[in-house]
Amino acid sequence: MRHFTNVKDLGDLKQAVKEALEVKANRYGYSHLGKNKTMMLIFFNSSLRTRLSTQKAAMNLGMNTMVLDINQGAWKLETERGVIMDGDKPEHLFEAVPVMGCYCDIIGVRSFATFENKENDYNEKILNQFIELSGRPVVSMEAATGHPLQSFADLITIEEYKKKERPKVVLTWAPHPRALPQAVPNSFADFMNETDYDFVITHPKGYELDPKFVRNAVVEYDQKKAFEGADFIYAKNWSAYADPNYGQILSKDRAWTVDTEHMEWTNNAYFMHCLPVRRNMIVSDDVIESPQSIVIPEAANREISAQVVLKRILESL
Ligand code: AN0
Ligand code: CP
Repeated sequence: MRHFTNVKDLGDLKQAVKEALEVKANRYGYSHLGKNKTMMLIFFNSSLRTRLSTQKAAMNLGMNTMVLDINQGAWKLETERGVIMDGDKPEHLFEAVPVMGCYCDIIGVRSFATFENKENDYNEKILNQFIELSGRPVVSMEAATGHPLQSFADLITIEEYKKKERPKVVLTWAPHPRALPQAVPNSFADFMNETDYDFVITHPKGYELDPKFVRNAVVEYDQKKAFEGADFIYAKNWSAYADPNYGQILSKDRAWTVDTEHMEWTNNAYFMHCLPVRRNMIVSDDVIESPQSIVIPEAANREISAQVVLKRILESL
């Protein structure tokens, strides 16, 4: 593997899950691979899990790690060409990224959608500039339109918990006070569409995701109908994708908050969320604290998804 930005970079998903379970059972068995190799993690946005789990995965593989928060201590970066740089940004991405590449062997990047320009977001402008300019393998740690390390961890978790070959998995929109990217639901749909699960997406009208990610998934606007018979409920907020409302909040309807009554509609489903989660907006205290909540094992699998990806990149260096 050279770069990891998308489900397709994993190739056969059954094989990838198998490798993940092997790595999970023997996470220090590959520590020779990363000797004298350096992983650099660049954050344009906040993070708890991605920051820690990706470093842990790199350390399990024997790598050194360096973390840089662009907004805390680094120079603010200009990203557009042709700008007269007389404002508040002292450095251009065009120099900063090749410099970063000089000091490491693999670069992880977190750069969320800005909602300023849909085309730039959906063309993954920043992530692609890292790929073009760093000269290093690049790992998406959540970019503008996808969060594949998260979705890979989600898939591993579903495979560990599923009680039937073809579970019903429901991605449900839930309310949130701030406008959030579509990256997590996009990637989750992308991964689920590669499985043979019964996959359903439910959200209020106006929250349709990019058809490129939805593909043939069933979209059910009635949340109760969607939840019926579900084995896994995957909750997430996202802002509108469709024009002219791109990046906007259309609803904060707490009728969509996943509470005990919602879970009673399901087949005793497991509850999942990528975290961080706002309690009693996305999910009630009772549901997230219930035995059916698997948000912590899900987060634990972030170490494993990252380790499989870094292991494969190291193997191909
Ligand atoms: C981010 C998002 O929704 O994309 C990160 C999730 C992993 N969430 C927030 O900003 C709250
Ligand atoms: N799930 C996830 O990516 O969490 P962080 O934003 O804390 O990294």
